[in-house]
Parts: sequence; C-alpha cells; structure tokens
Amino acid sequence: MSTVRIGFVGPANCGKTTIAEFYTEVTTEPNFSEYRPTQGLRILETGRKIHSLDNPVQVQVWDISGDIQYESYLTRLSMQLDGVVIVCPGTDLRLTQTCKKYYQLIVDEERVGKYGHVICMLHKPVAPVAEDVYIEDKQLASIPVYRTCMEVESAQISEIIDQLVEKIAKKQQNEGEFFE
Ligand SMILES: Nc1nc2c(ncn2[C@@H]2O[C@H](COP(=O)(O)OP(=O)(O)OP(=O)(O)O)[C@@H](O)[C@H]2O)c(=O)[nH]1
Ligand SMILES: [Mg+2]
Repeated sequence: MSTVRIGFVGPANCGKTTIAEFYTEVTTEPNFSEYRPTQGLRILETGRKIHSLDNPVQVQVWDISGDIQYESYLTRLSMQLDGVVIVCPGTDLRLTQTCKKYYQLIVDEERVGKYGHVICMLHKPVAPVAEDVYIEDKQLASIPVYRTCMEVESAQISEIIDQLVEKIAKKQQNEGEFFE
C-alpha cells in the first residue's frame, strides 16, 4: 500500500490541527473552546478508501505548528511531502502574501509544486462567505482556494483532502510505486 504524505502549514491558531484530527478521525466532535498550540510537528495517520482507487490509501498528515519559531524547519520537511495544504485564517486580508510565504517555505517546486499538489483552505470563523477567492499571484494563481469551516458541511473538508490524496495516489500508481 502506498503512503501519501500531506503537510498542513499556515499561521498559528488557524485550524490545522482541528482539520487534521477530523480528517484522520482522531476526533469527530471538535471542542472549539480549547486551543492547544501544536509543538513542532505531529504526524497523524489514516487509511482512506477512495472511490476511484482499488486499494485503500495510507495517508500521513504532517500537522506542523504555525509558531514562527519552527519556520526554519519547514524547508527541511518539504522534500518528504507529496502534497501541501496551506491553511489560512478566513479573516486574512493578505491571503496572497500568506500563501506565498508558506509556498516558498514548504513546497518543493520540483516534487510537489510542479504537479499542482497544493491547495489552500481559508478556514473559519463561522459560515463561509459565498464569493470566490483567488491568490493574486501569477505563479500561485492555479492553487485552488476553498472556504472551509467545521460548523458548515465539515464532510466537505474531508472530500477536498481526499481529492488531493486521490490525485497524488494516482500519480504514484502511474509511477509504479504501488508495486515496489
Ligand atoms: N468555531 C470554529 N473554531 C475552530 C474551527 N477550526 C478550528 N477552530 C478552533 O480554533 C482554535 C485553533 O485551532 P487549531 O486547530 O489548534 O489551530 P492550529 O492551526 O493547529 O494552531 P497551531 O498548532 O498553533 O499552529 C481551536 O480552539 C479550534 O477549536 C472552526 O471551523 N470553527
Ligand atoms: Mg496545531
């Protein structure tokens, strides 16, 4: 079985751990009143059955602290990731700058960026606003931006991540990694 490694990055307190724990089914009912900052890196693992794939996919979510004290480590992790989810606060008025910063820190251009294995979640608070949002940067404009929030259609969050996992798993399959 192949393993797909997805890095979750973004500023502190924006919901990375909440999304990671929900996706990997560590928690089904998040407690929003509690904020426990992640220390360094925490790896969560789950097996996902994805429609179009015959075998379940082993997914590792690398939930990385948003504390700036760990930023210098991000570049070292980039080579080990197959995909990246940039989680930004829904209130972030500087989305383009935030995404650009994390993209440059964690996305290995050759390995991950080249294949478009990067997505952005503009996460919480409260109900997602209807209008579409884009990253206003030539290089990053193709990164899809999803407005997410646990209170509204949290299942959609798992679907979005599954789509990314599916894309990566199919690429690995094509490269024959399934049969190693
Ligand atoms: N109301 C609401 N609260 C949320 C949502 N997602 C996360 N939170 C809360 O926001 C706070 C921060 O969430 P975390 O998931 O710990 O944030 P993080 O990005 O992992 O933060 P660091 O580990 O410090 O980088 C916690 O109190 C969560 O319960 C959401 O969709 N809605
Ligand atoms: Mg965290």
